[in-house]
Amino acid sequence: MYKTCSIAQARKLVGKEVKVAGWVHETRNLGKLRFLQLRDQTGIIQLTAKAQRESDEVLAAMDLPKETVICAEGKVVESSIAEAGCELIPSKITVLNQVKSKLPIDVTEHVPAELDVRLDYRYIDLRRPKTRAIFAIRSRLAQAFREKCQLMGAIELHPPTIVGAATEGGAELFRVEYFEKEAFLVQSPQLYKQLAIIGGLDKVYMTVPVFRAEKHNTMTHLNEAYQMDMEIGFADAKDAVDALEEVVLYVLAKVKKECEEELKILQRELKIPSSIPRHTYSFLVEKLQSEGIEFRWGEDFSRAIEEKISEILGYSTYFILEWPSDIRPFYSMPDKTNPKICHAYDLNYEGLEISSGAQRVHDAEMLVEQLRKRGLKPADFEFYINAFRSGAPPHAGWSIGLDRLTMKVCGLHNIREAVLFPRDRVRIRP
Ligand code: AMO
Repeated sequence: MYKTCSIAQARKLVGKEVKVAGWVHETRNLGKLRFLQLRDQTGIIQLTAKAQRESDEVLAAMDLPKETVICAEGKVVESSIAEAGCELIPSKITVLNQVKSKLPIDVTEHVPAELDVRLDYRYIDLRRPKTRAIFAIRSRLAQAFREKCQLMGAIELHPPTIVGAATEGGAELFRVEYFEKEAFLVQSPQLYKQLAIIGGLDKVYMTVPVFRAEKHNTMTHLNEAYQMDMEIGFADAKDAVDALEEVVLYVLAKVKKECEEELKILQRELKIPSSIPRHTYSFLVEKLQSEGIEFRWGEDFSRAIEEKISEILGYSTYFILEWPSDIRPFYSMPDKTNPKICHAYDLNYEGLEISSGAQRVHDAEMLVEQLRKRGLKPADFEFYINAFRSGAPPHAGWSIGLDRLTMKVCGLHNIREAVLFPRDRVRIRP
C-alpha cells in the first residue's frame, strides 16, 4: 500500500501515524533542520526533519529534487509555524520514481509559464493548484447539470458521434472515411435528440463532444467542444427558456456552494442572479441604434457588439429571444405571423454566449422548405424528415457549451484553459 490516506486527511490526523504519497513540491535545507513540502491532489503537508533526531536516510531524502514521487511514513504533530497548523515527522521516506528530465513548468508557480507550454505539458500543468481547481469546477458543473436534469425527470441519452449528415450547416464538417461511405464527426446531437422526442421520450439530456471544422482562431472557439443538451417534448420556446434558466441557476449555485476552495484558489467571486432578464433581438437592436451604434437588423451580434449591449444594459447575463430566421439553423420554428422572426434564443453569461436553442419545426414539409432555403439538400436528411411524418409532437430544446461555461465561471480569458487537451486548428497533440 503506497498510502493510508490523502494529504488533506493526514492534516486532520494530529497525533496519528500515517503514510502519505505524492510529489516533492519544495525543499529547504537549513543544515540541522530540513523541510520538504509534499503535495498530492488534495493539498500540501510539510515534512520536518532534524539532524539529531532523524536517520541519515530520511535526512538525505529531505533534499530530493522537486517533483520526485515519494511516499512518507511518520507522525502528524501540531506546528505553530507550518501553514497547515501541523507537520509530519518522517520515520521513512521511499522514492517511488525519480524525475529524469528538466521540467518545462514550475509547479510552485515562482516562474509563470506560457499557455502553449502548459498545454504541451498538461500532465505537469495539472499539478498546479490553479489548473486542478479549473478541472474540479468543470467536473462539478457537468455533474450538477446531470443532477438537475434527473431531478427534472429527464433521461440521459448517448447519441452517435459518427453521422451521415450535417446539423448546423454544411461547411463546418470534419469528414471521416467510414468503410466505403463518407461520414462526418457530429456537429451537435441535434437531430438525434429530436428523434428521441418523436420516439416519445418526453425530456432528454446528454453531455457530448461535438466537432466543428471552423477555421477560426479565437479565445472562445474550439474545434472539439463539449455540449450539455436538453430537448423537451410538448414544449414551446418559453418552456425551454424557463428550463434553461432553472438548470443554469442550479448549476451555478452548486458550484458556488461546493467549490468554495477552488473558487478561492482562482480568486473568483461567483455572481448568481436570482433570475435572468429576457430581451428580444429586436429590442436590443433598437437599444444599440438609439445609442448611435451602427447596426442593421438581421445581422448576428459580434463579440464587440455584445460588449456594447452589456454596457448599455448595465449587466452581461441575459437571454436574447426571437432571432431573425435567416441567421438561425433550419430547425428553428418561424413565427406564424411574422416568419422573418423565429422562436430561437441564446443565453449570454458574463458577456459570452454559453447556450443556444430554439423551438423546433415539427412539420416535415416545413422542414423541407427550410432546408432548401438554406441551400441544404433534403435528401441528405431523409431519415430525419421522415420521422416527422410519423407523429412528431411540438418540442424545443437547447445546448450549453460546457467549455465556455467553465471558462466564464473560472474567470479565464482563453477557452483552451478550461479544456484538458484542447483541439484547435494547430493543436491535435498531445
Ligand atoms: P450552437 O452551435 O449555438 O447550437 O452551440 C451551442 C453552444 O455550444 C457552445 N459552442 C462552442 N463552444 C466552443 N467552441 C465552439 N466552436 C462552439 N460551438 C458551440 C456554445 C454554444 O452556445 N444544436 C444547437 C443547440 C440547440 O438548438 O439545441 C447548437 O449546437 O456555448
